[in-house]
Amino acid sequence: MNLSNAEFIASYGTDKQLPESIQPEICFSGRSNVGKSSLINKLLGRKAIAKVSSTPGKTTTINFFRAGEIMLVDLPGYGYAKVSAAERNRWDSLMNAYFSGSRNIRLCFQLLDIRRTLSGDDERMIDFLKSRRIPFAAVLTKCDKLNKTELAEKINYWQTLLENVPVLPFSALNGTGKDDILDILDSYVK
Ligand SMILES: Nc1nc2c(ncn2[C@@H]2O[C@H](COP(=O)(O)OP(=O)(O)O)[C@@H](O)[C@H]2O)c(=O)[nH]1
Ligand SMILES: [Mg+2]
Repeated sequence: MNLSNAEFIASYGTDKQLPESIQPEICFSGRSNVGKSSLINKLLGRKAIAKVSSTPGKTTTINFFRAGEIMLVDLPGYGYAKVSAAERNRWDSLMNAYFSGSRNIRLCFQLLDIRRTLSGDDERMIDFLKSRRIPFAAVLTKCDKLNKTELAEKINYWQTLLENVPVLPFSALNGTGKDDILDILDSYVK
């Protein structure tokens, strides 16, 4: 899979604007600040095609990036405490619109901060993906922050919790796990 020469297509903030799905889509979900944009940049081999922010809760839009035959879709983050009810409703309708359309969604990468434990929001997101029968794989982000022992413990924690879902440790800092993620992506696009 060649993901070079990617281009930013557009950013959508309301459900009425979503473009038609004209090629296979791979989407990325997870709490705000978990590392979605950093992962997309790493996969696309770009420094900042997706905007990385150290302030959580900044991106309540769906962003589309085209890389050859596939579309990468950066979904709005959840779990940010300081959002208004109106903002929450907008998040709900955006996500429902994205997942309920007749889109060619091949796989969702569900991002989880490897250092944390499953949050209520993560659980709801995973249940949502299951209920829509969207195939998904878990990417355990920021694995550079743990030492070897902690890493083994946390991988075991997430794998036990997620049972037969693929669990992929990843670091946007040093590239650990990138090739495994690309292999899975490849197998779902074919
Ligand atoms: N150490 C480390 N920091 C990361 C990693 N991925 C993301 N970050 C940092 O986490 C913050 C949020 O990242 P971002 O990609 O914007 O998260 P998003 O809100 O899910 O899109 C930024 O400060 C990133 O530099 C990683 O793998 N390792
Ligand atoms: Mg982001």
